[in-house]
Amino acid sequence: MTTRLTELLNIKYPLLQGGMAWIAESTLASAVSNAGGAGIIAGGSAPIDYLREQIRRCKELTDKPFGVNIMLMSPNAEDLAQLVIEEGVNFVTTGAGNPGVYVPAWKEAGIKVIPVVPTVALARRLVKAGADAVIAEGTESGGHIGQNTTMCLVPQVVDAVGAEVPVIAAGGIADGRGVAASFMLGADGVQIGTRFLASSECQIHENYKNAVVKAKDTDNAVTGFYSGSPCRCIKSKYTKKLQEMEKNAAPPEDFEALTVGSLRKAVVDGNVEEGSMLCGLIAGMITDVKPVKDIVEEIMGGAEKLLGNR
Ligand code: TUI
Repeated sequence: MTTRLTELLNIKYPLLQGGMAWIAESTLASAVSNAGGAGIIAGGSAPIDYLREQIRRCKELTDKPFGVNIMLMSPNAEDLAQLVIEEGVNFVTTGAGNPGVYVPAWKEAGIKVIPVVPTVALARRLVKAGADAVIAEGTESGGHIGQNTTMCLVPQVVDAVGAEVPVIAAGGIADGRGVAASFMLGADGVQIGTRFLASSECQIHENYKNAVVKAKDTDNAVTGFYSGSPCRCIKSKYTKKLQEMEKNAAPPEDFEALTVGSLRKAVVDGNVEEGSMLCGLIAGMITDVKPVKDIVEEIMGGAEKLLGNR
């Protein structure tokens, strides 16, 4: 399946793995790259030495292209922006902000730049600034989200910048139907996160994986609407408490007490009551944990059939 994205990154399938903070590390990223997609190591707010080690480990585990996601709200973003240059990764994706200030240095270092854009305006601005592709991410995604949906945002971003750069659809895609639909909207590829949470190679705690597999269509919650940092998770005691506090306009220190370390509690400790289990809206469709290679082949094989490529 050749598209402008497979050509840009020199990969077999037009599929990026989501750069999920605290979750996407070298084992998962290398498995996705080895399966023919493009794996991504999440910078999140991890220490720089840890990320350097993860990048080097990923190079040992795959000879295929992989990327690093830089979460721009992280206090480490500037150091990580420099680290990817020093370590020479193939591409960066960015999230939770405008990466404009870093683009010239990345381009000069030969790193492909692929920002997440939740709006048409940011897509236009970043393509002018030199982005090589953009990820149009709908609000169906897990974690930190924008307002527009994949179905509405992707074709608008395609109309705005698709003549210049490949557009990658993200948010609510977990099988061949979602990939085929994304192509119908004009995308050149997809980014998939939630499906890979339930993969054998994903290093999250078993309890978190089981929660993804068990989740129904309605087991999803968005918190942080009022703080301006909306975040999509699996519904739990944690999200209920957070939503109650938002309704009652609790003081900032109460929010901090509840949220600081909550992602670690889910990912590392498997604490499904106090942890924040970031997860997309499509989780209801995911019913099993299996190896990344099987997931990628099932998704892309399904899409090829629907698109008449096979
Ligand atoms: O970044 C994500 N998803 C994430 S990051 C994350 S870790 C986190 N922890 C605490 C607070 C916030 C995040 C968990 N999930 N997805 C990509 C994404 N980027 N979604 C929305 C955006 C975005 C939002 C605004 C991108 C650009 C943007 O620009 C605003 C501007 O400056 O124009």
